[in-house]
Amino acid sequence: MALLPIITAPDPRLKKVCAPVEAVDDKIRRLMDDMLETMYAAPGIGLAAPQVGALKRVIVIDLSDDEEEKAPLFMANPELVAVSDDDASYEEGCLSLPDYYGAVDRPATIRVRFLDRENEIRELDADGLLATCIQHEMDHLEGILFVDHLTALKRNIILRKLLKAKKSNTPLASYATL
Ligand code: K1U
Ligand code: ZN
Repeated sequence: MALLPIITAPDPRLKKVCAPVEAVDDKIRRLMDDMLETMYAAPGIGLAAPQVGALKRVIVIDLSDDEEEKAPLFMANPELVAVSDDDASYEEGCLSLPDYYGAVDRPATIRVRFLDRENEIRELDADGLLATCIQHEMDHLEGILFVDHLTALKRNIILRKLLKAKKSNTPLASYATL
């Protein structure tokens, strides 16, 4: 397995619509495993393929904490087959927008259909943080970042600060307060 560099915004690769995978073969499994290792190292609870420069519809998620056994989820071509009418709001973060957080409203419960690591079709019902995280990662596959759910003012403040940090190569933490 390999650690992959995580792309930070602004970057045109984070705004692309990703292509479906034909099947979960050894190449896609390798991508999934590398993404999982990269996500654990970050650390994060989810990662989408475009965040490591692979414009494919692949996501990995693990909500287990340090004391628990690891519980990775591997999803290719995820699609929402049901969403609740009621929304839940969660303070989201993103490894591609380091040190920034924002409250996003999304359907509170979902059913997602996907190909798993063995190329089997699965369906999963999710609520709480898992539902939020799946939807956040699926957004990445459409070129959507959580800041796209905020007001244009908040989004532009965050993106301008990230661009400034990138240009001057300044550590991000010193730009993180809005
Ligand atoms: O960039 C990403 O897509 C990963 C992101 C996922 C996410 C977090 C919160 C709400 C929705 C989606 C992260 O993992 S940010 C880091 C984070 O949340 C975290 C890191 C360490 C421990 C616990 C959480
Ligand atoms: Zn993200």
